Amino acid sequence: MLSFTERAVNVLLGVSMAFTFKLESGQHPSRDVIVRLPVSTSNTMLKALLRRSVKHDRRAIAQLMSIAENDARIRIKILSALYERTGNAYVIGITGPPGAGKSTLISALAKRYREEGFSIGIVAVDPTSQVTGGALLGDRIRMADLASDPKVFIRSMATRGQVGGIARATEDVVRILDATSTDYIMVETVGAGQSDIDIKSLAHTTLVVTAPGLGDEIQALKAGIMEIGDIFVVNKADKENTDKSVQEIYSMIMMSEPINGWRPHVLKTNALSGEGITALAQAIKQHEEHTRKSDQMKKAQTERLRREVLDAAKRYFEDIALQELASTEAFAKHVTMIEGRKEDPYTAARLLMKQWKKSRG
Ligand SMILES: Nc1nc2c(ncn2[C@@H]2O[C@H](COP(=O)(O)OP(=O)(O)O)[C@@H](O)[C@H]2O)c(=O)[nH]1
Ligand SMILES: [Mg+2]
Repeated sequence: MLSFTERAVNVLLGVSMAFTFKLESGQHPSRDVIVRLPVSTSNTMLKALLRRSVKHDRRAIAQLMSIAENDARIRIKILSALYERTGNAYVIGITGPPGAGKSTLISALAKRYREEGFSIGIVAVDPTSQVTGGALLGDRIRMADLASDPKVFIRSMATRGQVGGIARATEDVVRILDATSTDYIMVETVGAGQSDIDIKSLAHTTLVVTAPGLGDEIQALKAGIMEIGDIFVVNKADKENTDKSVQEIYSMIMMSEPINGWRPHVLKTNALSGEGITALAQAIKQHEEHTRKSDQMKKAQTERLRREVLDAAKRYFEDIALQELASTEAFAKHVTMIEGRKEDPYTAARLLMKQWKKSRG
């Protein structure tokens, strides 16, 4: 016999699966289909999606990401099934003020990596494009020729309403790409402090992109973004004052000590013409080699894993354990007692946790 929760979860699984299935066949999901879908089919379909996605089937990967975004429990199933395959992709964070040319630069880099035969994931996190809509469309058009390449996966995080917020959804998308044979993952975010993504902890190499004529670009860089760059890119090298910007950034870098033996590089590019892209790809390679051989990478990795486990445990509590607890009879009883002022919420919480611990052995 399945417990109520297990049955509920299976129904949920069925809902998501039926939904994706129906979307694929180009129809709207109908309730009848959802309810009649046998539980075993849903699990089989999830397995099939996982199987297809590890062969870098872009459609399957996109479906897995959507399911993970919308359903906490299946998200855990997906991430734990894929976990053993993660740890191979190299993640590049690209951050900087809007209009600096990040998306254009990513397209140029992606083309370069494709020429070398690497598979690419591009994740665009831009909370501003949800408001204007325009920026996203622009990115899409520029990325159009890449989008038809089966070895390039592009996902925009801008317009989705994710369970647990955009930062978590972005991390998940990166993990799923990592597990599905993606060599380089490029994550575009708007300048530090403007999105809630901690790009430094997500990426192995962080590029800070700026451009001359954006106004107070150096001032903008000073505010928190200076510390996170492994490589600084002054894009739009075709414009005036490029060398002045390079010089200013360079002198700021020379004033601070190298971090983990790495002194950031400063480069200029023209993302439209492709000038400087080879040098940029080389600088990224150098930083990759530096990071891979330094002790720091191993230490950082252990620290990252510790945080991942703690984070996963926290999310498990919040998304699943607490939800389960809230649906028990004992919980309802405590609420009734609190209503009658016969108990306080703090004692109830403590007793519930004690009971919950006991029930888990
Ligand atoms: N002149 C010039 N324009 C560029 C260059 N790179 C990007 N752009 C243009 O700058 C604008 C903003 O680029 P985009 O990649 O969307 O910037 P993002 O907001 O940082 O992602 C677009 O109109 C690009 O065509 C460059 O190297 N030179
Ligand atoms: Mg952009």
